Amino acid sequence: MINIKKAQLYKTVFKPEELSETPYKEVAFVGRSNVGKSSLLNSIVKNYKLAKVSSSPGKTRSVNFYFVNDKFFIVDLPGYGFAKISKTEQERWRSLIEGYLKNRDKLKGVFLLVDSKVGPTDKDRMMKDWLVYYGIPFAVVATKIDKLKKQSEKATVEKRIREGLDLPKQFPIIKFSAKTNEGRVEVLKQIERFLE
Ligand SMILES: Nc1nc2c(ncn2[C@@H]2O[C@H](COP(=O)(O)OP(=O)(O)OP(=O)(O)O)[C@@H](O)[C@H]2O)c(=O)[nH]1
Ligand SMILES: [Mg+2]
Repeated sequence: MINIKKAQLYKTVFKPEELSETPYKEVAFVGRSNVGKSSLLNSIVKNYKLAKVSSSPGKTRSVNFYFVNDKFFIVDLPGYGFAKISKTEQERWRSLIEGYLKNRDKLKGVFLLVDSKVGPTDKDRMMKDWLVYYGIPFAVVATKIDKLKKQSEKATVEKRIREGLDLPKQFPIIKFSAKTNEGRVEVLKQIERFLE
């Protein structure tokens, strides 16, 4: 399993036209605003508090490239579906996210994050359809799993997400918590698979 020994912010991009190709392979995190993308990033790189996390959605407004182990990039994207920003700003984010995901030869895999408590939304479904359409390999992560206290909720979360996103029966869903680090190893293993 990969061991993250080194990670640093490589570049921050606010405009789609500045999304030039990087020299190494990339994996990216996508999902609703506030779903826990930046927290997941911080969890897997452990000793580095890299990405800004906030209780208010819409924290990450740029595409942030983190250079890991001098070998590959982890890309933290702004979240979608955050209603409390202007239409213009939403449009800017959309073009930034799509501009990144489209025609990205170096992108080897995407983690689609879904909030365990909220469940999959229409926008998550759209994102999944989009990834399928563009042929981008992806994995699904159920975030904030620590918030599900009842065993029954925990037992059905995978099914709920699979059905909501119209995924095949055996499609793996990584249950993750940035609070307890549950699922951290599975995420690292998946990164390794994407980079193979
Ligand atoms: N309980 C719990 N809270 C979490 C977890 N992961 C993230 N959070 C909280 O959820 C909020 C949003 O987390 P972020 O990591 O900033 O979410 P994001 O997806 O990067 O959000 P944007 O940058 O707005 O797209 C913060 O208050 C985090 O502390 C988790 O695993 N468990
Ligand atoms: Mg963020």
